[in-house]
Amino acid sequence: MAFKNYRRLAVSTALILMASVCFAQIEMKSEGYFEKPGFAFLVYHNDYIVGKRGGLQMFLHGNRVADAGEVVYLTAYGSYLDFNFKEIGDRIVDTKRGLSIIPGKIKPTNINYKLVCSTDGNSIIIAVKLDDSVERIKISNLMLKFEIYPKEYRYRTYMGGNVTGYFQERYMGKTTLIHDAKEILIAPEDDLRAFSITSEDARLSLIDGRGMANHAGFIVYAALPQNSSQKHFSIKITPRINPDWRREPVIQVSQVGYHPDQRKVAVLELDSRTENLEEMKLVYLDKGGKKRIIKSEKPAKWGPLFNHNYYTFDFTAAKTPGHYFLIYGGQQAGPFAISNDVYKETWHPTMDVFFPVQMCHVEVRQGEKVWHGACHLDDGLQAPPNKIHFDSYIQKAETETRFKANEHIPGLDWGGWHDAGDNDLPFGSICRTVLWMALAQEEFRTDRDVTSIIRGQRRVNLFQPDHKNDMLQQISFGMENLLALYRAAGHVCPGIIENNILDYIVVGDPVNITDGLIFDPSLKQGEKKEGRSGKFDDRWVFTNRNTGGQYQFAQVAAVSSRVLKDYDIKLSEECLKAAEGVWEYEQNHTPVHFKVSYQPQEDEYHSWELAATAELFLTTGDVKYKNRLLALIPYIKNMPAFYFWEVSGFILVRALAKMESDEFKKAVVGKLRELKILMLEEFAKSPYGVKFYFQVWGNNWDVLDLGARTYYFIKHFPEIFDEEYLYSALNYNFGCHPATNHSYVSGVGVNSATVGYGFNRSEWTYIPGGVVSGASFLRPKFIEYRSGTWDWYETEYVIGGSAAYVFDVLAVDSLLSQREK
Ligand SMILES: [Ca+2]
Ligand SMILES: [Ca+2]
Ligand SMILES: [Ca+2]
Repeated sequence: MAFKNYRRLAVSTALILMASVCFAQIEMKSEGYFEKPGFAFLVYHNDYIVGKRGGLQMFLHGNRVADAGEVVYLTAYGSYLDFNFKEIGDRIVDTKRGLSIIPGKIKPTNINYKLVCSTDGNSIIIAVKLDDSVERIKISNLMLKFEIYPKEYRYRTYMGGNVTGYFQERYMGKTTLIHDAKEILIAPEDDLRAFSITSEDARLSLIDGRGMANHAGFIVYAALPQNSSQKHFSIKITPRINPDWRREPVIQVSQVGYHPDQRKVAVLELDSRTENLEEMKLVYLDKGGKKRIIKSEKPAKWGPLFNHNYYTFDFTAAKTPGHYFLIYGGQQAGPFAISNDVYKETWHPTMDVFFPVQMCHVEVRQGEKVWHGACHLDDGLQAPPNKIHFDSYIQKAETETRFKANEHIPGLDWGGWHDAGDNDLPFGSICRTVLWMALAQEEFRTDRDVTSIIRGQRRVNLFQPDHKNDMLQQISFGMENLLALYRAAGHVCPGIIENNILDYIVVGDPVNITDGLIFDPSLKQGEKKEGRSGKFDDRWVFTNRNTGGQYQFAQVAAVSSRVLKDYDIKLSEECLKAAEGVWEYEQNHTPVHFKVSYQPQEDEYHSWELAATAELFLTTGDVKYKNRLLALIPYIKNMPAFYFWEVSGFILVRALAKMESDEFKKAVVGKLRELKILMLEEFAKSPYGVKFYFQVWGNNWDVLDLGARTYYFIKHFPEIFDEEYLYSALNYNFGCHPATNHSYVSGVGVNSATVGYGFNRSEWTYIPGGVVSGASFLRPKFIEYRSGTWDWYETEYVIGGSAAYVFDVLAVDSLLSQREK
């Protein structure tokens, strides 16, 4: 008896020791996710499964390693039923039994199931429980699957079912890696990435999904054996978690650097378990390569955010020109510059390379490199009525043009930029792009010429000047595209996009997407005659009128008309005529609020009408615009400050002097004071001093766009708005942002976004000067930027964000140069 008691005592002491000394257990949190330091498992907290960031998601030692976990139904063709066929219910969190449950349904087959997640402290157990009514025949096509992120696992091994191998960096033609196993081990040699998947009642397999889609991962499937009558199966995922692991500190600082007169505040992001704060060091790089300590002190605590702790390090006092590093806890950021010239050239790659490379309808060359051929010369066909297309393009029942469905609309084969990694010409984005370029030109008078555009040859040569101002050339190229559609349709349209999904997702030279020959339905497939072809590959033009989009165009065309006056008087006059025509039309017709791709919607405060009217008044001085602005004063007064910031405010402040109206001024200044309160609230929500709004897509473009608008508030009301409001937007873009410290401008700064989702994305490379959206927020509390080519919500370029970036750099340089005087 005594002996037995002694043994029991010894065992329980050992258990207590194990629990307290060695490992915390994985626990379910009240929000229904599972966590332990170094590990997290989310249960449909995010729903963007198409982007491989939703459903069941797993983080291991700070990295999202597995994602897109869900129940799928394999069709006869070997693909999943489309996501429209899935129905996912609200999560049920049973804290008593430690279960996080997702009810789901595969609609066409009427299969109801429950995805039940739980933990035993060391593993995650995922059970799929089918409704009793499900017929046996359907079950063998039902699978639980999740995807392993290829970038984290390349050249790591896998084992299972008597098979061993290693994960290839690229798809090499081998799709089935493990056919049938009860246990699969992933990266057992790698302490930070190892985990296993086991099942007692399901067959496990491992597939290289990249053979089916570029953005897929290595897919683990769990399925019941053929003809099984079981209505339940489960898998167990066991991660190897190192309790000593701590996330490396991230020193967040502008990778480009600072003007001597700027505030300079780096942000330090630390693992929330960090107890001993060290000193941060600012060091200066001597001529001989020696690093001299300029400042060393403990950073000031800012507080918790996401799942990290944040600190700030102020080194505003450092003003001596030269190169610097910041050093903390074995990490180093830099070299970055402190210099009067720090912003002089940072916008060049965006205008010299990124925008020329995005140009549609031309061949783009740089020395011996052909970026792409003269593409989409067959633009475009009238989109057929009642067409709900991908990328949110929609055609209503009426075309609102003189063209029949699939009839060629002439004159659309010049101008415009491909937006992002897509090759569509979205007119809302093109408007936004022209807007920032035209305002930048009006405000800062750039005189750069390194690009030649030879229209007769449809040829663009980078770094070969043609004695024409590059900015004005790009503004014209954007306006030509917008005007071409206005000429054809009499109003502005949503845009032009590939007519089928396979052409839309093409990666590589866009010249190969269509044959460049206008579609002729009288010709046979494959037949070509007199510059026409029987191949139905021309892009569709979506043509409906939308009031928000019309006013957006009028605003942009009015600015362009001023800016192009001394460069191309004919184009300038056409811009003004079109702007006035569109404005007049909208004034005399019932507004249409049509939710369609990339175009803005007019709101109840007449934001877009205000923007167009004020810009037309600035261009023409015509009293009819002034009178309309006066009539809209009540709307300005009632408008939420954020609308004012986001749409019309920065134009209204420019129009104040010319308006000569006290009442108008009172309304605008009242709104400016409200806006300042809103800004300060926003800036205080994070240590970064920018608008705090994190979601699936990174917020960098918003930050840059709002920064550009803020410039005008600072310029016209310096007594209300601090210059730092704009500087923080640019610092954020250059690396002072959460998750990592990449500069979000490809190739600008020593650590930048050199993996971008552009048209060359499959090579894991970039287009110099492209601007990415940046760190993505994953509910409930995670922030990440993982530099992955297929994480388009983090690494994609867009033209509007890139143009706002150019404006911001010129604006910041202008403000700081004025200080020097
Ligand atoms: Ca698009
Ligand atoms: Ca030029
Ligand atoms: Ca064609």
